[in-house]
Amino acid sequence: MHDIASLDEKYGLAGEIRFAHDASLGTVATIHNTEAAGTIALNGGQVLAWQPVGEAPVLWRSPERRRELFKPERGGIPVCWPWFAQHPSDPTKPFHGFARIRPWRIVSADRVGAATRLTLALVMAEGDRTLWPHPASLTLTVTLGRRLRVELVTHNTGPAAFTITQALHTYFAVGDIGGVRVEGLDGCDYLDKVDGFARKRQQGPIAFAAETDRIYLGHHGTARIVDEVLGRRIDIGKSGSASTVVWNPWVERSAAMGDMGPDGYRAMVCVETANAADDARTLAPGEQHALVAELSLADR
Ligand code: TA6
Repeated sequence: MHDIASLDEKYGLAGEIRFAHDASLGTVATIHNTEAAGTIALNGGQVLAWQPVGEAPVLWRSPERRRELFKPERGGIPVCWPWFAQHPSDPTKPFHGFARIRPWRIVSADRVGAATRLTLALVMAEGDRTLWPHPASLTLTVTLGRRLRVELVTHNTGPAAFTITQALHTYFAVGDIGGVRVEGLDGCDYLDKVDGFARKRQQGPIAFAAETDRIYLGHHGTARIVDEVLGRRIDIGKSGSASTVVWNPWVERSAAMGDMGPDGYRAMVCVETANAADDARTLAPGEQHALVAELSLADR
């Protein structure tokens, strides 16, 4: 467990960031500045909340809290690394990799204008070399203000190239999924995970009326969530990402997951900033790769 007092002293930015220990989440950093409020769990390097001043929360979190440390918290922005979804050759390895179920340590805290910037680094466990036999480091830099910028940097510190898939698996809060459409993916090919990974082409905006689980490939642009109920539009800009994953579990999948809360699926949609499937990234020895998501409320 971290020494909260020393974290506050060393990284608290005179009270802008406050650290606390949560029984199920571990050490949590709470940020309040003039532009927004946010919460980041050090376990998993997981942004849990982002709320610009005067706005409703932008990220969705399940009302069900995880009951054990190092089990992924449902919601916010889980870090999927060094593989997205199932491990390519060993299904017994943790789904979405292990970064989201490991402790992270604080590297630095500072300000960028009125925004608060916190950088964390993954603390690899001894056993991780069996999960991932490649020397690497992983850092997450969160810049939280009117916009939310999340940057995941992979550094190949070993002598050989390695290939990763990855995602910032962002859960967005919406008024009701029936009044939501996602724009910006028109004309993109996608793998439809609810139809045997069939390759299809998106026509027009995405609307939701059933379980939706799609990996859009070769997408480098901005996606936009249009929320008719909350009357807002959320832009998901990015760099270093060629895939966008769009997911809503709908009724049966939600019930099977058991941690979405009653009808939780109606209040969320995932639009994930990723490199998945065909968009896997190979890093040469010494190479660094930055996966960046830039979230903002349009015209707000
Ligand atoms: O990104 C969508 C997805 O791959 C879904 O298929 C579903 O598994 C979701 O991630 C959540 O995965 P988790 O392991 O967090 O329950």
